[in-house]
Amino acid sequence: MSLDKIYEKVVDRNPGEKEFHQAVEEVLDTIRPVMEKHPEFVEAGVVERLVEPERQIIFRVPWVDDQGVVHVNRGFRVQFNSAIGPYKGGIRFHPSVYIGIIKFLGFEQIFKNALTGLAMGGGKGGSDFDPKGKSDDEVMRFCQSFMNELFRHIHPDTDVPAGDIGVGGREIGYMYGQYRKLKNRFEGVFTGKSPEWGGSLVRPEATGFGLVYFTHEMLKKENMDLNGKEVLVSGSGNVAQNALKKCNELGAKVVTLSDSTGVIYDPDGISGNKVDYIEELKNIRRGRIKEYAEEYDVEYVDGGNPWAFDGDIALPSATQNEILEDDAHKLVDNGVFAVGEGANMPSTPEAIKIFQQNDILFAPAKAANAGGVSVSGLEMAQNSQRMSWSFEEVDEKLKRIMKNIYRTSYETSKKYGDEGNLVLGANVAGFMKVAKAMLDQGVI
Ligand code: NDP
Ligand code: 2IT
Repeated sequence: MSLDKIYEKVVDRNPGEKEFHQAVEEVLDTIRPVMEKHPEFVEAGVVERLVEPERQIIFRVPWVDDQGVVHVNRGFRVQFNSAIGPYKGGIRFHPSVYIGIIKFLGFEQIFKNALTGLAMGGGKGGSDFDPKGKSDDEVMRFCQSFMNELFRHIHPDTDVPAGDIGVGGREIGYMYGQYRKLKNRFEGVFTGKSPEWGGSLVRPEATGFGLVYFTHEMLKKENMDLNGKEVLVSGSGNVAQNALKKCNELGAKVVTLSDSTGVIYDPDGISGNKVDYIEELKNIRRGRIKEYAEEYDVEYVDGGNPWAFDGDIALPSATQNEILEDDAHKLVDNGVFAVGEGANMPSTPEAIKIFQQNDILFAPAKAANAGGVSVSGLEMAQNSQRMSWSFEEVDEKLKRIMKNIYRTSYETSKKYGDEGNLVLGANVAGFMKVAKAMLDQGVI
């Protein structure tokens, strides 16, 4: 079947799942030259099989709030592809979650995980539960109820979840605790665990650090570095905070952070004590970014995003489709010359086109944010050895992996005739690895 027909069928069979359609379309558009070179992939129906998850689980998650009122949320786990390893991917708790979001994330995860060079298949899970404004007890009861069903479907050798939006150390702790109680086993079934009970050092920092390592590689190729550059970061959660820290370490100046209510602009740079303030605000008090503007007397734009400000580099690290075509024009006009995607699919296809037409250095999510799942892979390795490695050792491995992902994506773009197009390079390199594995293993 042609790639166009496959795409039509995906749209037809997955109605209304627009984020999933978008993710599939981008990959299919870039693998056209591969399919021409490899008719054996066409004959074996590799792409038809790839776009259909191996398994999708949807379940009821009932829980009781602090007032004794019963709520019912919906839980998801999509086990997308296990050709090169156990399903691996995060869990997202956000009111916008529905099957189309989990499928787009699970689909992207297949190629991202392949790029890491580690043995991990692709999966993703989540719920439309909104942790905002909930007490710790409510979050705990929700996580326990979520795990009351999920525990049947996960195992260190089959499916290993981790965090994503709305799921950090606190939620992973509650879910892991419930898993352990139900299974009566202490095993590496989650990554992003606390280092006291099986977590890897550097996992909390890994996505943001990896994003900056990758961006650094991309700049290095052009004989540039991050020193002295002004950086626009969106979001203020796990990825944004750790991208901020690594940017500061490398001499860059981060001038924006945001959340779903607005954006702050600090022309002096968010560094020193201000970083501790952000961590306390977001990870402990769980407050709004607006409070930063009040504390440090800087500009706050309600409902705004970072893309209207001047800068050199943009690191979108909040959510999907947060850079629209208009935003991309603004970034180009305001002098941004490099974009590194910390979030999953933060730029729309129209925005990516604008970047490419204007020769913006563009690091696509599947490659640039793969540091998180890479250290998850290292956490799995440590768990199976019952060992733990030092911070420096894991950080060094992470750096090496990000360098390799950059090199592989770059070399692949060159091989396929569009040197420097890392969207093409990352998609094709990830696809080739999974497609070959699927071919070797027969039609299953
Ligand atoms: P967090 O929950 O820690 O932080 C998310 C941040 O993005 C918050 O500041 C949040 O604001 C903001 N945000 C979320 N949804 C929206 C929205 N719809 N509109 C505007 N702002 C929004 O999540 P992470 O930092 O872990 O994840 C950020 C992105 O990075 C996601 O796309 C995730 O898939 C991706 N990612 C995460 C990895 C990880 O290891 N954690 C690995 C690879 C990718 P608010 O608090 O107001 O909701
Ligand atoms: O999107 C992602 O890569 C993640 N949320 C991390 C997945 C993982 O298993 O560490």
